[in-house]
Amino acid sequence: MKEITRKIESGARITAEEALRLWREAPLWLLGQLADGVRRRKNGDALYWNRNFHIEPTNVCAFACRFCSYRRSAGDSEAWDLSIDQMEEIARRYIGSGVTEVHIVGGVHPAHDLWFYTELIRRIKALLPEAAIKAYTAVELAYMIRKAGLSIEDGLVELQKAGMQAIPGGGAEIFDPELRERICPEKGTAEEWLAVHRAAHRLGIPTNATILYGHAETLEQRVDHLMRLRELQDESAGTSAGGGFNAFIPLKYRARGNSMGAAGEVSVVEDMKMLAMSRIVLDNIPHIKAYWVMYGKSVAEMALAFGADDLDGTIDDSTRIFSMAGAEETAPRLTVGEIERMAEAAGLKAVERNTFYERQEPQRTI
Ligand code: V47
Ligand code: SF4
Repeated sequence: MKEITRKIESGARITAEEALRLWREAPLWLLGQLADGVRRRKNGDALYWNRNFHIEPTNVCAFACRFCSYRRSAGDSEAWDLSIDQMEEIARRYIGSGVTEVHIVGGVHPAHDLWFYTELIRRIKALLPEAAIKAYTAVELAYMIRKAGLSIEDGLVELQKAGMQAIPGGGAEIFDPELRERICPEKGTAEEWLAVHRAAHRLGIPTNATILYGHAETLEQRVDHLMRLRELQDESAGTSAGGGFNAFIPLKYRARGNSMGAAGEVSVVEDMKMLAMSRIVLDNIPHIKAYWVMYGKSVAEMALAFGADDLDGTIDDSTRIFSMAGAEETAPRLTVGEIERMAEAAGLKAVERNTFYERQEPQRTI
């Protein structure tokens, strides 16, 4: 254990076996200390946040992941399927608000195609030219691009031409083939998810990555997931295009309203260990995001002592994927004042960033 600790403190990379041993044997305080050290080496005393909002085009989905509380079949009274005009109306509300990012993610709608999604990006970008468009999970992308009969690369180029500038991290779930097959059989393999991100990185498009944890997975499967992300990031760093993973976001499985809920949810101690181990293992991914909408504000605040340096966005986080699964924040909103107080309590400094982690000039607060 001493040797593993020394390795991490000196900035050396640990192996899968060492990660597993640390996860099983190290006390929480030690994981916190090690992760905080890595975090400070990489990000100093910055606590990053951004001004963003979400558009969720539809919760109608061709797939039926067992952990999902959000999808509905077409025609269901709780289903929504917004037109491009309706989504433009949502975006119009943010003109002049200072948002730097629009995050667009939804269900895999069987009737929408690549050209619907490129048009959506074009119209939103025309309304908010200063905001970066971070759009569509690798799962949505693979589906729409395959349907258009294009290669992944050519499909991404079409989206890039329309104004897509980054790709969010959803759809990764858990890479282990057997468990993936059990909990989200239609979603495509880990290799497919990784291939979309690899192609994006080669085109210079930055992306995020996630893991869905706290359901049926073992520690070995979590470590395997992290290792595969670390490998792809190594590969992407070798390309000259400038793409790669910006941030890793551990997503805690929330149990309400879906068919995997019987086992309940993992403890906050597990959450902190997941965050800390992510920070320690993913030595080549710059940021670890504690997505406050999903954790709730107090757990997100604690996450700042366990390796997280990013809280995601402030304004009207209107995503419903977590509130429908039981997350505390049902009308999520975090003000700049609250972020500054959280940063101060953790001995950090709040830094507004854009999608590319460039520091923003201070502007009016919200
Ligand atoms: O892939 C679905 C997860 C993800 C549940 O890139 C659930 O900046 C917990 O990836 N309990 C989509 N999680 C959301 C996502 C995301 C969110 C915020 C920021 C970014 C980013 C990405 O939500 C899905 C799935 O893993 N999810 N159901 C559930 N019951
Ligand atoms: Fe569809 Fe996404 Fe829900 Fe899976 S998690 S059923 S792909 S909306």
